[in-house]
Amino acid sequence: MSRLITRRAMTAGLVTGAGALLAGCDAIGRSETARNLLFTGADLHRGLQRTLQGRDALAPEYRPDQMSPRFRTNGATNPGTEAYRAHLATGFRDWRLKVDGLVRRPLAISLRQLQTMPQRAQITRHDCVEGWSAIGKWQGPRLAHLLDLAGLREEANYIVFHCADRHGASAYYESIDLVDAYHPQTILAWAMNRRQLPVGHGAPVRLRVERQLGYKHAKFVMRVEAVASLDAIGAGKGGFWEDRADYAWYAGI
Ligand SMILES: Nc1nc2c(c(=O)[nH]1)N[C@H]1C(S)=C(S)[C@@H](COP(=O)(O)O)O[C@H]1N2
Ligand SMILES: [Mo]
Repeated sequence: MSRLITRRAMTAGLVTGAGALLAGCDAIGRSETARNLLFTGADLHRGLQRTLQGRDALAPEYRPDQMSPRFRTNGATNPGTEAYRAHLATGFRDWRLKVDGLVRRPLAISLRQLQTMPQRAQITRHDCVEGWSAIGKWQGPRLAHLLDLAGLREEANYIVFHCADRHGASAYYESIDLVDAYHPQTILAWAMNRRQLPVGHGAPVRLRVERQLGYKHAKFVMRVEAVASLDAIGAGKGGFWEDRADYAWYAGI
């Protein structure tokens, strides 16, 4: 069975869940006032609307004139390792993005290849838990495209992003499930605001997973690994900050 069918089945599961929720709301739904409260009401109800829309719903996209004049950097701004410095010096000419783990055809993709495959561009808002947001434009291939090229195996449940920056003994990493991995706005961005991704923002590629908070957007991605379980990665909580500071693994907003 193909991964897409599996994913469709997952989506169907979500839809059924939302359907059940709607059925439960039938009595409320009959009252015009209650329906208005539910669907056009205050912020409190936006969460419910999201749930009803399902996790495939798109994050809001913005117009070019809404882009932030300044998009700050946060966390690591340069991995600073010898290997990274060497790649930077040669414009990432010999750098390859590894796609491996539970895939049929492990890949080693050049930056040029990433730039010439089918692309998606989106202007979105980045929200950091430290209390700042910025709107920027991101471009790159969809993660789904890379996973399909590699042939994700049935046993795969999560996608792990291994980054170049080290913090003491551990490297930054993040992970997402397959719903987010195949979400249309989930891309590996090599361009930001119409220019090649600057080092501070994660060159040569960084993850954009637009329904999630900032720390999920792994910068300096060197390797994309498909796994069945997150237990053996890092301290097992699915990400650098999840391991270290109890940040939520699912940071959907
Ligand atoms: N590899 C790596 N990715 C990372 C981080 C990091 O320190 N290292 N910081 C995260 C956090 S907390 C945020 S808010 C964003 C910041 O992205 P920016 O520097 O492009 O603004 O990157 C995320 N991805
Ligand atoms: Mo952040």
